[in-house]
Amino acid sequence: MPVADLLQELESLLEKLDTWNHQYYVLDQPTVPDAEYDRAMQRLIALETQHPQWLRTDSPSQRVGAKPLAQFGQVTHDVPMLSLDNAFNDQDMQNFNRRLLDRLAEISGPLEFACEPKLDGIAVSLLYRSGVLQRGATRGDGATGEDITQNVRTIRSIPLRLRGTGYPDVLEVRGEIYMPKAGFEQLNNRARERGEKLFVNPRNAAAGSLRQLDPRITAERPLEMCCYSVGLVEGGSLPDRQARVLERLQDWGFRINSQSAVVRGVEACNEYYQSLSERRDSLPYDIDGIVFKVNEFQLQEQLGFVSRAPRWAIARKFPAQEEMTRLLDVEFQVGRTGVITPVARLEPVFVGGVTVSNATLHNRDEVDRLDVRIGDTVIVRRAGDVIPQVVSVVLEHRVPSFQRVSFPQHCPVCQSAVEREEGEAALRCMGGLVCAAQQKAAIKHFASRRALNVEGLGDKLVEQLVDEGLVGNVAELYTLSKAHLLELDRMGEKSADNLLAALQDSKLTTLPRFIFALGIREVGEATALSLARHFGSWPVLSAASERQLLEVDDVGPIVADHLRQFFDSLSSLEMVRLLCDAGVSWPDIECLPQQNQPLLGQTWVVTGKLETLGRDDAKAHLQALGAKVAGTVSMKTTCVVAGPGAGSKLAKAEALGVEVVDEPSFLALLLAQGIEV
Ligand code: 9MJ
Repeated sequence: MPVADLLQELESLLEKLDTWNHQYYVLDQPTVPDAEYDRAMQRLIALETQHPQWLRTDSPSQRVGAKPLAQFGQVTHDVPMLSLDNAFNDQDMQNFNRRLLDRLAEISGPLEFACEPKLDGIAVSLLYRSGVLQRGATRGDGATGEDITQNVRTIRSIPLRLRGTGYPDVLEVRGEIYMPKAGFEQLNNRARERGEKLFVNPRNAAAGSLRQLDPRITAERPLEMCCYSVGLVEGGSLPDRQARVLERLQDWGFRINSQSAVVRGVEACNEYYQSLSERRDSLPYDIDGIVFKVNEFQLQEQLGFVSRAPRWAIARKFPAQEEMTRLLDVEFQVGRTGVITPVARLEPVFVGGVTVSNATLHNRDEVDRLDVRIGDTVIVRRAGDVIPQVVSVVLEHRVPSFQRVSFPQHCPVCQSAVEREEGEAALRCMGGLVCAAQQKAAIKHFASRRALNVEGLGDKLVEQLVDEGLVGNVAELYTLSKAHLLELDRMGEKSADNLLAALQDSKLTTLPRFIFALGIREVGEATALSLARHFGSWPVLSAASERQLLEVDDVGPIVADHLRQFFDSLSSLEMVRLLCDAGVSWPDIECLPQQNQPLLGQTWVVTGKLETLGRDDAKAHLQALGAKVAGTVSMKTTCVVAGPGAGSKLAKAEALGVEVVDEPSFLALLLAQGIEV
């Protein structure tokens, strides 16, 4: 091929790869299969290898490959990188607004604010000359930072050269490098599998990844950058408002935050804060507040700075999701299947908007990993609805006399032996249904809303019934008499009548609910449904061989084994018989042909808060119907189930024209498939 044609091919590959990269990493909208991208990249590398004189530093083939550094160089910021003043409540916001209006005497109406989620990452500066990335630096102390050019080049959402036209000759773009929550989980899961040290949170993981002297390590970390301002600008001009600059940065190939908005007046700022704080947990990245900026640059200039922070901006912080407190003791809880969970008793601390005095320590491996001692100062995290966790120990506060956590040899409730099963992290009480803790948990599960739904039989009442010796297993619930119930503290005539009526009502159930209610290990709601649909009736199910059980879609060898153990256990079968004798019954369901998976081949995404179902169950139902459930929305997505608080995934679905259903419509769809929630 003539050289001119090869050069043209190279130019076209550069353009194509750049565009695909932008669509994938900045817009989250992949347009070509990975294989096609890989083919183009291989061809580009081949051409560049044959013609090294054509190799450009901004070629997409040149993201990784620089040699490890001995140390980072220093960078002086021509325009200092600012920090932000904080606000913690509406009153702080009112004061901020008042200060602005006092200084801008000529403004009479409400001010225009740019509202931006405050990403919890590492602030960086990117310097472009003639549209080509020259240098990346950390904020450092605001005046001097570290040169991390090699590392920022590996981050795919950072353009190596600007797209479009009209950018200034010199343009310094600023923003936050962060690790999305999903990438953080994956990174830590991998580290856990390899027995390596875990990162405490996505911010630490992002900071640690950027601090690598070897860019090949950074390249493997799931980092992203979102831009929110400019520093040095020469040889060109920018729009006159913050929000418009962000739009321009987006045109030039940067990722900006899709949740940003412009509002008028401080009340609207407070509404924006409220609305985003409700959606905070559904965002794919951590934010620790909202930044409000006076939108007009001319007004920003008039307002100026105090020390290192601009007068024209403020960061309204969310309540902290991590706090320090003291570990007072570790106690052990026994769950439904006997799993013994260490629970940290903490000095009460206000975190994530509530007072926390207990946190889970998960299991023995986790206690070993944290190497936590009684008396330690620990960092507790509570994000959204997630149960509070101890994430790390503050070793500087440790005193040698602090004792290690000792795990029990016997069940703390029934004194039965405790065992750790092969390949499992959990310790388990071997007492089975002799153990009062397991009895209580089994009865709570049986009576719960998604199982037999015994209304009014709450946790406290179950505990009372077991402690008083009135009930020891689920079948005995149906032998309770009014006289029995009236023996209990705070149980009146009416409550007793109501409970007996609720027990009576619970007897007529469905096969999937009954299977789920039995609390067989690893058999959740979706598996119970699959089993019921596959076998159609209890006698057929309970006689199924391991091989037949394995034919059910979401039943693997472990679940099949637990099911067979249950069906082979005389005491379990006796329990089922007693329940049936007590009048518990269900209609057999029509046995569905195995391949009946109406959503086979479809990809669904679940986002936002699902009030009735919860996201996990929604996913399980979708999988049982044959759908693949994905974490991100793309052109391949069939449908998105979006509850309140849905954020970027919903926005993206709308942008891509993907079908979106709300929870009521989704429940109707499940019902049409015979799934009653
Ligand atoms: C963050 N962290 O998301 C600023 N920031 O502006 C946003 N930080 C900032 N803006 C001026 N969105 C100084 C810092």
